[in-house]
Amino acid sequence: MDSWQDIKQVVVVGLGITGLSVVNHVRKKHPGVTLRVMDSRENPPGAEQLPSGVELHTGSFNPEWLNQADLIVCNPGIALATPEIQQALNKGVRVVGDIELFAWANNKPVIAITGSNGKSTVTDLTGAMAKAAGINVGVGGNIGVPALDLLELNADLYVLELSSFQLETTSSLKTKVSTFLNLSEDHMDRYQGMEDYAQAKRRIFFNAEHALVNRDESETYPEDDELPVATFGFNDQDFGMREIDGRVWLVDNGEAIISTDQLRLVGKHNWSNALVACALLKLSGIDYRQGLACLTAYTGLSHRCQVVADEKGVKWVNDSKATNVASTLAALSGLSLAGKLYLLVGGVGKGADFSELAKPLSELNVTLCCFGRDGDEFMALHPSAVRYDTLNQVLTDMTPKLQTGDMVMLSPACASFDQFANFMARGDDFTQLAQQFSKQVS
Ligand code: UMA
Ligand code: ADP
Repeated sequence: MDSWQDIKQVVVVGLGITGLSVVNHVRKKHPGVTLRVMDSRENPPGAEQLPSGVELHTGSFNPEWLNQADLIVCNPGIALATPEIQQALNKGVRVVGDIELFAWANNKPVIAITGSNGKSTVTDLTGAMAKAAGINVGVGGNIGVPALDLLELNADLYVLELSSFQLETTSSLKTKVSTFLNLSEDHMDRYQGMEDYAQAKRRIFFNAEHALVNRDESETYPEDDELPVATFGFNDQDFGMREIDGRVWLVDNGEAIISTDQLRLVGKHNWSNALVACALLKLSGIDYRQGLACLTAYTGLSHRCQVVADEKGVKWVNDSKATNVASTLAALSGLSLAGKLYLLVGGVGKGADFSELAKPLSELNVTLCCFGRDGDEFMALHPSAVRYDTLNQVLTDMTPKLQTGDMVMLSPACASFDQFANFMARGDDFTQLAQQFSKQVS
């Protein structure tokens, strides 16, 4: 698609790894285009890597530059509702994101994945299985490698994790198959409500050949009813699950794929993630059976329900990636402990309603440790709740109380930006503290 024909002046809004990938892509593929970059932060990440000759404006958004642009490429972390962006849109300037530029440049098959939870696990696993099936695959997007950087790989298949933020500015992405895994409350500081959030995610189906949806969640279905739809879920239809002689099997239209006791991933939500990976490959015309050895070996990504210390019968679990209520609910579901759960929650609540956590907490032997900026919002959820400021304070206070059979789990249901650069830094901090404090358990 030659959407570049009349574009002479591009303004990149927001640097970070996305902004840098856009700059590098445009310079390489469209050397005649003038590039300007702006970032509202005084010292934006990536500024030191910006090629010389590219003008950079920091500390605010520059309306003059925006209004002069032929095309604005917006970082997913910046809302389109930002007044300066709205002003440019009203003047008729086109605004897209990095995934739209990827769509303009790419002619290879794409598998696209969105949803409130499980995106990264499904993306990584699908990529790993495709690789095991002998395919030259590029894996990226919201998972951390900007999509435009992947084009350098010249892969034969791209597996992209896409956030609702990225989809808001994407209209032309052609995919073999797109999936919307599930919908639960998140990012309510950015959207008008759940329908607004769901609509952004459903944009993933705009130019898909197939849709893969969660048959228990009608919000995950595409609006276009002409689009061929396959479904996944926990019962025995389509891509589903079946109990045979006391073992649960993943099934593909009645045919057994693998029994869940052969998976190293734990939790029912992860059975579903494994099933989705198989379904995505099949709908793209790839034989997932060639990747089954990889599926059984796969232990999951860091910061997702990961045991980071196990000393004297006490397990320390890092689930820092649980940045919303549904992911913490998934971590609690089916948890059975000989001892007590010390659950660490809090951070930036993003306007969420945490009351759904009260019921599973009432069924557990738990001490709720509330920390961070919005820790107060959890205090009424369980009578055991104790308020702390930092992770270090939580662990200093509770380590002397720990006994064999207990579990300490960071599954905070919140974003990390009040105290950490990102969820990974929070998980690393917890892991380091867990390794230190677990030695003190008597
Ligand atoms: N920001 C400003 N002013 C600016 C630019 C950014 O204040 O001018 C702030 C915003 O609050 C923004 C934040 O900085 O949210 C992050 O920007 P960044 O420079 O760190 O962004 P990138 O490094 O380009 O990372 C982005 C995605 N970040 C967001 O969508 C917020 C990364 O997803 C993604 O991995 C990366 O592109 C590559 O595609 C992260 C994320 O938190 C992991 N995503 C959200 C989520 O998963 O819930 C959607
Ligand atoms: P995302 O990229 O959508 O944030 P991840 O795979 O990184 O998804 O997992 C984020 C959190 O959600 C983790 O705490 C993980 O345990 C939980 N999770 C993973 N898959 C699912 C699922 N299918 N349903 C609900 N929660 C899930």
